[in-house]
Amino acid sequence: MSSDIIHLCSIDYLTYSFIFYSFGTKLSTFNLVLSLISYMKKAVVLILAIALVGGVAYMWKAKKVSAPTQENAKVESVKEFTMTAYYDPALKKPIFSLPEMNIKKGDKVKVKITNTLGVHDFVIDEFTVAKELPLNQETVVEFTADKAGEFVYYCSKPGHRAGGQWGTLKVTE
Ligand SMILES: [Cu+2]
Repeated sequence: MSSDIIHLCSIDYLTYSFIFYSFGTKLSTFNLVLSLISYMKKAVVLILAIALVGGVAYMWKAKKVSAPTQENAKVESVKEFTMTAYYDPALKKPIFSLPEMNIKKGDKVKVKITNTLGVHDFVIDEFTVAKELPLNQETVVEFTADKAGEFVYYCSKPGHRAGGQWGTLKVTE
């Protein structure tokens, strides 16, 4: 009889300890899931932070790299020419000393023209350039060649273009 009671008690004890053990395991599993979610949240925040910092750093670097390149391109693309505009008494003709200018499309063109005799101006219809050339001083004409082709620069004073005061501006692609 007493051994039966002991036997029953020992079964009950095992059952209880199993229930408590299961409950405890479930609790710890729940805790594990919770801490896993918490960890994942932290990981996502960390990944987002790294991506943000990386993105900003990349953009900053890209901006820093592209800025001097544009500046260099700008410096390289300026084409400068120097010429005189005058009236030749011996030939009895108005003249531009430079008969031709060769540039590339997109170039910024800077033409320094000094009028040494007569009344002249400098015109390129296609680039809407028209500038008076005061006597005995250097006039700077600037424009950007935004289209390719062959264009005529000339003096628009009466009879000067017909008299030969013109030249060819060659803009290649
Ligand atoms: Cu002229």
